[in-house]
This record gives sequence, C-alpha cells and structure tokens, in this order.
Amino acid sequence: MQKRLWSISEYPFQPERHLYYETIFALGNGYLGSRANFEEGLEGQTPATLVHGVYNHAPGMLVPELVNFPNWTGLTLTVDGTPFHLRTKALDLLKPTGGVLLGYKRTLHMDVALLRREALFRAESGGTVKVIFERFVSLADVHVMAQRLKVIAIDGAPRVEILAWIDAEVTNNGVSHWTNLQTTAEADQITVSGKTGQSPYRMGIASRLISPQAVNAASHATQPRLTSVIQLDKDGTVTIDKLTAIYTSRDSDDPLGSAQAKIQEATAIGYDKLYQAHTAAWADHWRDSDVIIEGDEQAQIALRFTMYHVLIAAPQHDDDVSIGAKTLSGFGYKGHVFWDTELFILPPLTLTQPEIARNLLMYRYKRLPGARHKAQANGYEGAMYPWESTDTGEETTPQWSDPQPDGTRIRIWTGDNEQHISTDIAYAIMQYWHWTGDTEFMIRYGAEIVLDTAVFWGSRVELKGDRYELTMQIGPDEYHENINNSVFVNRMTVWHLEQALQLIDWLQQHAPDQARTLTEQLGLTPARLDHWRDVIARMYLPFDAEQQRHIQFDGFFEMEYIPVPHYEPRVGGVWPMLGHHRALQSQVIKQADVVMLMALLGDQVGSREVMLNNWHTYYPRTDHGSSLSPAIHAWVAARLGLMDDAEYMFEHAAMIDLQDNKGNVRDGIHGAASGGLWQAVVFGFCGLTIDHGDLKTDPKLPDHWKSVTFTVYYQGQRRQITVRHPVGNPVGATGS
Ligand code: IFM
Repeated sequence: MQKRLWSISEYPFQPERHLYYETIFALGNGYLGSRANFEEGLEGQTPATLVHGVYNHAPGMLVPELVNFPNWTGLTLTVDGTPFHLRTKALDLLKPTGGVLLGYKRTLHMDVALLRREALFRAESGGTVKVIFERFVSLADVHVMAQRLKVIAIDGAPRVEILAWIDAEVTNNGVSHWTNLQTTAEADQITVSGKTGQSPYRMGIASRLISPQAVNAASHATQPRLTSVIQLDKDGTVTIDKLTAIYTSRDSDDPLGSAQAKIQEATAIGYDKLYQAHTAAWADHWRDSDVIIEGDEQAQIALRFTMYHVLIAAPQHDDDVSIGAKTLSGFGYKGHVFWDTELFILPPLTLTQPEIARNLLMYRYKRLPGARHKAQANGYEGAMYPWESTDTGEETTPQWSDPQPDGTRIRIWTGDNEQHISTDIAYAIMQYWHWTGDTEFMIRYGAEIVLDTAVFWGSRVELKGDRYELTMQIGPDEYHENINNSVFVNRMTVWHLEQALQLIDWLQQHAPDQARTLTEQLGLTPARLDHWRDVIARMYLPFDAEQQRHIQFDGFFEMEYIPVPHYEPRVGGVWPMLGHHRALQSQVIKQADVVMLMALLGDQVGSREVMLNNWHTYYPRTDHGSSLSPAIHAWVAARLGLMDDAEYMFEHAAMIDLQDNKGNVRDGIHGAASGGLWQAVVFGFCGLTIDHGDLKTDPKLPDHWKSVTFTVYYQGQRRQITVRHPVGNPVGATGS
C-alpha cells in the first residue's frame, strides 16, 4: 500500500488556514465527529465535537441544531516553564511571549483515521523538544477517544509539565446549549456532565491522563484539569496518553457512569491495543469502500478523502440518526439532514456498507410520523418528508435567512415547496432494495415509506384541464423558487407512482399479509391506485418539441439568457455577481436539475438525442452554486461520452473541499459532494448498473486512467470489480 496516497499534510504551519484544516482533518467514527482544533488552543479556532442525534433548540434561535459537546482534546505542555505554542518567530515579534516554533508538520492518515502533528519547539531556556501529538476516535469502540503526546529532548534536558483538561465552556458559534454542567477532578481522572437546555439529552465525559510520573487533579467549574511533571534526560523521551470516553442519554441511562466505566476499561486496555483495534476496524471499512484509480494520483487521493469523510460520519450501530449536509465536521446547516443523504451520501454506502445504509433508511422510517404530520398540516394525505430534518422528524427548515449585510432577512421557501425530498427518499429505498436484495427491510419498513409518500403525491397533484400539474415547487435548482411544473419534480413523481404500483403487485405476491396491512392502513384502495395510473398517464412533462429537449419548468426559456461560461475565470457563484433579483429572473441555474434527472433515470428520460440536447442546453446555464452539482455533471457527461466535460466537472467535484473551491470548508465537509464523487466514478466513468439480474460495467474512463478497482455488494455477495478502457476488457467486471 502506498502510504503517500493515503494521507494529506499541512506543512509548514499555515495559521491563516486553520479553520480549513480543522474541517478537512476532522476525525469521526459514525457516533461522533470531532474537528481538528489544536490540543493547546489557538485564537479563533472552533473546536467542535458533534454527536449524532443530539439536537437542541436554544432560546432565540429559529431552529434546533446539532449540539457542540465539551472539548475533550485539551492537552499541552510547558518546556522549562515556557508554554508550548504555534507562533513562529515572525509572529512573536508582534506578540512576544517567549518560545519559538522551529518546525511543524500535521498529517491526516486516512487509512487509519489518525491525526498526527510533529512540532519542534525551543523554550526561552534554550531547551528544545520535538513534540508529537497523535489522536484518534476509535472505530472499534465508538465511545473512546485517544490521544498520545510524545516529547523528545533534542537540545538540553528540559523539565516538561503536561496539562490535560476538558473544556465545558463550548458553544455553537456563540450559542450555548448545555445546562446543569457539573465537573469532577479526582486522582488521574476528570469528568464533565450536563443536559441540553430544551431537548432531553444528557451527556457524560470522563478523561484520564496516563503518565510515567504522578498525576494531579485540579477542580474547576467548567475546565477540570490534570497535570504531570516530567524531568527529561538529555536525549530523553516521554510518552503521555490521554483517554476519553463519552456517552449520552441516547445510549445509556447513566451517561456519566457509563463514561467512567468505559474509561476504566480503556485504561486497562491501553493506547496501543486500542489503536490496534481501531486500525483493524478501519482496514475492514477500507477493504470494502476503497476505490483504486491507477494513473491519477490526485483523483486517487480525492476519492479516498471524500470516502473517508463519508465513512467517519456513517452510523454503524445506530438506526435512529442520519448524516447532516455537513456531516459531523462543522456547524454548517446546523447538522440538519437534507436530500443530500439519500441521493448523494447513501449510494456509496448502499453498495459498499449496506448495513450502514440500512441504518440511515431506518432513520427515515422512524420519522414517518413527522412526515405524516407535515402532509396533514399542509392539507395533503400520506407522508411528506421535511426538507430539513433533525431528531424529531418535523420540518426544521428556517423560514428566514440569517441577516444579510444590509440587515434584511430573505424568506426561505424550501421548507414549504422543495417537496421532491419524499421521492428522493423513495428512490434511495428502491436502490437499496435492488442492490442488497434485503426483502425483510423492504417488507417491514421500506414499502411503507415508498407507498405513503406515493399517497402524498397522489393528493398533491393538481388536475388542470386534461393534464396533471404540480405548481409552487422548488426543484434541485433552488435559484428558481415556487415555479410551476418542474420537469424534475413531475417526472420523478411519475417514476415514484410507477414504482409504488409495481411494489404493491410484488407485495401481493411475496408478502400478502403485509400487502393487506398496508392497503388497509394507508388506504390503498382500487380508486386510489386508478388515480395513480391516471396521473402517470396524464402528468405534464414540459418539453420543447421543436428543439427536442426538456424545459426545466414553465416559462424557463422566457427569462434572460446569461451564458455562465462567459463569467470564467471566477472565484464565486454567478448568482451573487448578478444580484438576487436579476439572477432569479434569468436562466442561470444553481445546480444539476434536468441533469440530475438524467443521472437518476438514465435513458428513461429520453433518447440519446434528447439527452444530448438537454446537456447542451443546461450545462452552459449552470452556475454550480451548490457543491452537489459538479459530481452529477461528471457522472452524466461520462455516460454521454462527453469526456472533456466529464473530466472538468470531476476535477471541480474532487477539489470542492480539498481546495476549498466553495470558500466555506470551515463550516464543514460537503457530504453530498463527497458521496457524489464516488458515484461519478462508479456510475459515471465505470458505468456500473444492474442488468437483467447481474452487474454490468460500461467504462468511459478519462484517457490517463489505466484502471479503476472497487468493491460492491450485490444481493449479499461481495464483488470486486476492475474496469479498464474498453479495448481488451469490454465487460470489465471480475467477481470475487
Ligand atoms: O440540499 C442542498 C441543496 O440542494 C442546495 N443547497 C444546500 C443544501 C444542503 O447541502
């Protein structure tokens, strides 16, 4: 294994980019995610540990958010009395405090999910040490986090004082969520416990310091501490470990007690064995989820980086949580769950980690009551999923934006009218079923979602004259709000109702009891099914017969045409350049919309001629103002054989977080772009599909790629597939 293609480094220290690195170097294990703040602290940093499922609605806030947990990473040292810090000499001149940073390198090792930092530090005394910080959050035991600090005397024989702490004074960008905070500090252990203010969650955290010398504890209302003093010999080395355990009332009736018991267990096991178990768990993850690209090192690293971020957010043991748009790596979108999960993040998990995909779909099943409530509150039947979802399953999209520079707030309509989410969830369920063959899930859970969301659409469509329409919609292109007859929404509704009818037939044959139960419970009367058939037959799909292309929505081509490529090279979206008002009234599209439809339904959308016409119409109008857009474009362009466009879009997608090309990585990883990249490779470039009950590939690889190797599970069987350029291996698939 080439280690080089499994890691990303920051070298030398880049103080101005510390928030970027906090996000991209985040650690996680599907239970929690933790940003890569510095152990000793840095002005302006935003340490955050986010635990799946723990939301709170703070007073004065429009919506609930995923709660930042106490910062467990605090660990630092003084060298002969000089506090270790990251200021270089040049910066020191501005703010002299003594001590100089002589060298620095920080690396995220993605193969083993380990963050490692090496620094050379000279104290005011002249004593120089090499300091190595390592940390991981265990994938093998998700309640355990481990840190190791190694100090090596390079020059002199310094006296080193170690300080470790937990900081309960944390906020989400200034918003406090914890009440009843309590701390303890005794012997070699410190703890913090508390409860969220509005929601019912309790947490407990316990840390221990393991040092070759005595450890002392110091109480503090919000920052309990542990210290240990070590006199290093010349050329001497010392290794100190800090182990932390975390529980919430979602996983224990006594979170603090569980954290204390776990920390005792973890201490007995020790850092090295904890690390061994952690790396073994990661080897299993990568065995199934790695994609090997021969011939393109940049693409290789990007694929691993994006899949790493999907995996660290993916709940292995919990079927009551889902992945927010910014994963667990930042405060962006407040930890809310969007369609990003089902159509972007979930497919790589469905194909490579099906148990985790099932957990994510169960999250939606358990939130059917919220979806039914939303439908009812809006005057519809069935289940209408919220555009933004949290723990409750109720709609949590804010109705207003944060204040704009001029102080005004913009009305957000997505919670009202971006209704395609219900079909996106149904699509993910059908995809999961077709790939895994998990009929037990489908019969007990999946079918109810697919059918009750179909009931919603049956009640939502509007009969106008002799055709059905859907007005006041928002399609994937969110620049155009409250539009009529989005071809994406209308066509996906037809697809949804078709699937629902076929599913009822299948249930009647294979699970007649459940077919009867659902028929009764959801009111799947013959009249309702006839109505669905009628909608399928008479749904209006805007189409320009002369140009042989789809019309994104009614009136789209009557708006101002602004060729987006004319605005290259640009550093931001075209939308902000044009201004809200003009952009809204133009043909500039935020993200893949008709192109998204082509990705999801492939050639069911139309002939090759229509698909190409759609591409040549919508690609030059697309701003890629959303990170969800480029990967989908890469996928579709590859399928159409438009390799220049495919490669260009792929590179854009691959660099969204690595190069921060949306400029907001500090807020968290773009989870959908990450999952989308895997799909661009596997579905797009490799052309993987299910064909008559078996797998088929149809490679359209960039010229410089020699091969792509990946693993998928199909109907419970693990298949390793290698795809090359068509010559010599037209089928491309080899099973194992
Ligand atoms: O779900 C997306 C949407 O498609 C575009 N705006 C951002 C959302 C969250 O990523």
